[in-house]
Amino acid sequence: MPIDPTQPYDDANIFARILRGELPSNKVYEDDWAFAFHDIAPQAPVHILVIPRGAYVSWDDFSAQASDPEIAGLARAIGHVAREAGLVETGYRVLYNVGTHGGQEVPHLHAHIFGGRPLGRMIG
Ligand code: D5M
Repeated sequence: MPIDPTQPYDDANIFARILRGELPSNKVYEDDWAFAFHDIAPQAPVHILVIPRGAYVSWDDFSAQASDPEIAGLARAIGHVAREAGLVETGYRVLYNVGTHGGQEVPHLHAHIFGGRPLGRMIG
């Protein structure tokens, strides 16, 4: 069920619980700003989610309210994870779903990294 991106941040959402270590994840990377783990329902041979540690619902509040170090930290983590996954030579896609029309289902900002096969012009 897609979320309303203007809703207040819900501290009980599944990715907040993964960040707090209350739920398991298949972690690939973490640093002061970001946490990355394999998507539970991969849509490509490589499908990794990268999330900020901060409490942001979507790209909307993150882009408006996050500090420059938080934004840079997430961007650098995405690039690092893609390089470590061996995706640079063949290429990859970074995608943020936002809100209802974007099809966002988990109300904690997440970047999808897709790779490992030709992705065509769109996913979704
Ligand atoms: O994408 C939400 C994504 O989150 C979707 O691809 C499934 C994934 N997901 C949901 N629960 C988990 C857990 N527990 N671990 C890993 N991945 C998960 P959206 O952009 O919100 O549609």
